[in-house]
Amino acid sequence: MQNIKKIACINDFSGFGRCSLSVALPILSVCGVQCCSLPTAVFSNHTGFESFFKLDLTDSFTEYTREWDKLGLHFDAIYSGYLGSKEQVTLVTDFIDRFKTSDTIIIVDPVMGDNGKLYKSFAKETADGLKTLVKKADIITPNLTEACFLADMPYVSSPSEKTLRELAKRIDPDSQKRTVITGIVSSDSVITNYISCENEFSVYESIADVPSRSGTGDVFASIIAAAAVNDIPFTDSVKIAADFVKQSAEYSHRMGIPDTDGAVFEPFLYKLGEIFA
Ligand code: PXL
Repeated sequence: MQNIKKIACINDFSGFGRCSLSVALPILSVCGVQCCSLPTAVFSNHTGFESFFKLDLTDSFTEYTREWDKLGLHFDAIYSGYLGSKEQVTLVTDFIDRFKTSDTIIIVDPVMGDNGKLYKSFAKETADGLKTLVKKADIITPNLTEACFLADMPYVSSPSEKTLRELAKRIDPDSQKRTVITGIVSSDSVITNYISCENEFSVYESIADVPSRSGTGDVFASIIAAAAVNDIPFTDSVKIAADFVKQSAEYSHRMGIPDTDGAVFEPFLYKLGEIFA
């Protein structure tokens, strides 16, 4: 039997609202990957709610990872998500420099905002820090808002294919990365994922006539991370992730679940397990 792959997953832990580590843990597990959690903060619920409790873990990061160093851990991938400050971005950069080996895949989900705006209490200087962090990545999974910010281009809600290509080129001028700009919704309910991989551009489209939901970017990026360590081709992994998010979002909508509760993915996890079996 092949060894179980390990991903160091740097993200916050949100108790309610189906995002960050609460999503990465079940998804990586069902995909047969060990999720080694490195929590950046503990939130009672994500910041899309009226109020939230936050316990910042920046001061614990160095001691926490020193123990991993002592254990001599090796990761098949390092996957970062929500980071709460520029200082955390620097800590993650140092972590990558310390733990990356020649066979470690770096996945950066540059979580910072949606619908043209930064998330509540997300500082612009943290977003600026993420511009530097993405340079270290092999795979990045920005949504349209994040892609526009990374590319220093104004936000457009319905970009043309030419604009998407320009975004991808500006983010990764040398085409060294696998990039997917996720969940671009057009007026006729077509959801486009724009893929840039090895100098080739392609789109994966689906129809979903439902509003966007919290945490779907985390679901998407977690599947991409699990697929990457399982050597699934990037374009195939985008299809798997997009179909899974669509199914969960449509089900949640049908069930009348509030958008802030995130996408109800639990009933479909077994199907993801079958794909990765
Ligand atoms: O899904 C991204 C995310 C992660 N973590 C926290 C958030 C959000 C988005 O709102 O608030 C704490």
